[in-house]
Amino acid sequence: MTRPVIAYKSDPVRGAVWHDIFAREAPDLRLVDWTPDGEAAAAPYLVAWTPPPDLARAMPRLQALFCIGAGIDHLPVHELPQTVQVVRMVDPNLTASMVEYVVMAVLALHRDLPFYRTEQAAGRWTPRPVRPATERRIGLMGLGVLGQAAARALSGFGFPVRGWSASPKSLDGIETFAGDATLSHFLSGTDILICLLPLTPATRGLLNRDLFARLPSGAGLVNAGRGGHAVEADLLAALDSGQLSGAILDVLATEPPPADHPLLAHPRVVVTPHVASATQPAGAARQVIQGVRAHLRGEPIAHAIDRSQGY
Ligand code: NDP
Ligand code: OXD
Repeated sequence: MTRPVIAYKSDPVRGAVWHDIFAREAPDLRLVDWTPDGEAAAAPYLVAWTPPPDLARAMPRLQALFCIGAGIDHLPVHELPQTVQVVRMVDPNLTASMVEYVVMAVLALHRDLPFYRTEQAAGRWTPRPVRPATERRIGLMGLGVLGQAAARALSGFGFPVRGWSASPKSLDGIETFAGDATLSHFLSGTDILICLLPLTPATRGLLNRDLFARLPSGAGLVNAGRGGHAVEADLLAALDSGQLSGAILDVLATEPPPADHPLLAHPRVVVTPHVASATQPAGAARQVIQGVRAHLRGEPIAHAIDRSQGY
């Protein structure tokens, strides 16, 4: 019997791990490296971060596109026939790394690290009072896989944690808010705001002047979602006015940013180069194997996005 083919178009070094997992754990499936013709182009499944251009035409038999990352905003989803499922990555290692990043960023802001970095550079020794975690309110925008895991970890430090999502949630020890009508209330009780939203038409540019003004004065910001969530000119203005006391940004509108980007030079901003988290190849390969097998059995593929919502 011919084995269903999964085309792989990504990093060849990580690809070696994928081939190894498929060979050992999925002899019923065939993983082939992407080439624009032949077997890969005729495959019903594709694994990629950057799909081939003009995907619908390049892979006319495509049934499911497995994204190597958690966010799918960069994919040409709207160009694909409605029958093609788009599946995002949910991997315990990816979640764990994001939790580490968010905890690191929140603790850095909570313990005034951007301020001390500037003081150190100026040769100054300027102690500030230590504020207990119980008096620093953390707000997470996005209570999905990553937001919920981060919320639980932050709660463990004693921070009062609240979260905002599209649909209502009930989470032990976390105050939850749902929908646009609750956003102001959510923001007014947030001292450090974390963005872990997907980038969609509804969330693009949400971190803007109006939103910053609804936070308590001197709030901190962590953006580990997407650069497109923030209006960077508004972010700079909020930092310069003191409305925001500091920001830790893993994502920017343009990646990599130009060397003279004002956020890179800002004394109260720490920028990391989109490294908050990453998919690990072994876990990702196993998720794809499970997804393809489910599809072949006629069952739903776990973590397929809702194409009407865009995430
Ligand atoms: P999920 O899809 O599991 O969660 C998304 C959350 O955002 C859900 O709680 C959802 O609400 C909420 N949401 C979506 N739209 C809105 C809206 N308009 N208003 C309010 N809430 C909304 O995603 P993940 O947690 O897995 O990932 C989140 C994002 O993190 C990714 O899309 C990606 O952009 C980013 N990311 C960044 C990485 C990095 O290295 N910087 C690495 C991995 C991911 P509801 O629950 O009601 O659906
Ligand atoms: C992702 C990312 O979405 O790396 O997985 O940003």
